[in-house]
Amino acid sequence: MKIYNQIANTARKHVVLLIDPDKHTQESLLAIAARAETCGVPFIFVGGSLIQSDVSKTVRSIQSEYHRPVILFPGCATHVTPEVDALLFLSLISGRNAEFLIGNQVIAAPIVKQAGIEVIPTGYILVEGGATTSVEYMSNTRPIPAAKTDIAVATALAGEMLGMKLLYLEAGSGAVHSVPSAMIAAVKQHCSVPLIVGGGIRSVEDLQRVFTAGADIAVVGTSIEKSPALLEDMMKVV
Ligand code: 1GP
Repeated sequence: MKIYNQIANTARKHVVLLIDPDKHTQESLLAIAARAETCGVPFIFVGGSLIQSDVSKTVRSIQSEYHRPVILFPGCATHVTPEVDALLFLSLISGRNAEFLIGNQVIAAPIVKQAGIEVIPTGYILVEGGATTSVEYMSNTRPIPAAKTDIAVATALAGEMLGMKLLYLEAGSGAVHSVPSAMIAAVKQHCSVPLIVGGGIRSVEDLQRVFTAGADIAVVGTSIEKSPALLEDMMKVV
């Protein structure tokens, strides 16, 4: 639980960079990894709902420039690769698609065991973010409506009671609206495991809002792909 213990150090807020292998050239990948190293990003997540690139090669390229934990954030079982330092073992608990609740996990488990990757059980909760996102479409699940805080809290509680060590409130990559403050605050109030929030965080103000609401970890991807220099400004928030 080495990496988990670092993540769970909620004495401070963490900004995590999400790298989608399909969104980079080799050159931009090395540049963003070097930037993350320089400005002290504590973790990089690698993942996406649909990945057509070589995940293993992407992880190795990142690790050539970035020397903190690289954590896999898989869209499905085929994304698992042994080079990562840890794996978010996601179950899409807001959905009712058995393949993303347990099916992919059954396929991945023997491979993960064999590779000896640190596993972090994570309750993944998709929240409506103003547009149909790739994760919604690819997982064939419905997100929780943004105003239904009570459903999000009940879902998060169920995840925690099932033993999940992290909860991830996800508006989806490129969401129009990130997760509402009221929902973040309510989940934080009712649950005790570290809370990750991601999707549609595109400014320093958005980042401050999710941290103020109660997120322990904020994940940023699309905004940094578009404006890499924003990463320095976001790191100043923490
Ligand atoms: C998506 O939460 C992440 O899984 C990041 O979303 O790309 O919108 O920053 P963005």
